[in-house]
Amino acid sequence: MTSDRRTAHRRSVFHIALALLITSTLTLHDARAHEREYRKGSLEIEHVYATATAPGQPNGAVFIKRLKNSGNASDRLVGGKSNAAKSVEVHQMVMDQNVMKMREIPGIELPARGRISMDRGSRDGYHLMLMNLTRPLVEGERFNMTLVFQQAGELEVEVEVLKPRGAHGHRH
Ligand SMILES: [Cu+2]
Repeated sequence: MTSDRRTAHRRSVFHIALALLITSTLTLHDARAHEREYRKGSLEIEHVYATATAPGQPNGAVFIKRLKNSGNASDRLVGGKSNAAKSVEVHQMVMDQNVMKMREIPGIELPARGRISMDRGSRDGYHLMLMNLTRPLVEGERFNMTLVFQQAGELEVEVEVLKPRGAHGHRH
């Protein structure tokens, strides 16, 4: 190989590497583009999503990937509002004799300088429940919702509807 050819070879390898880097970065951005982040006071709310419902299914569940409270005082998620449902309840999943059930709870504590997850399948099983949906939740669609916090007040968010993951006992 002459030194000219070697340089050309190196340059093309570099181009391929760069192209791969750009492609993977774009894919990463694309996947995360829907994961919107919100701030209200000392709260940070990351990616609010719901799971698609089957026709006739009365209620839908809303999850939040991460809630962070960077303030010195605790706060509490106490409810929500949305045109997508008649009412919104704060729920927790609990195991009752090997059956997963949900119960309404008064709120979810956001400890001072702490973070919690209301992710689908998370340990505590927290979620918001859209009671009496006004229409089915369709995968890929979005709807607006207001989250209500005891201290920080109301925060309007966009909810992304995702594919349901394995039907597990949703009982009310
Ligand atoms: Cu529920």
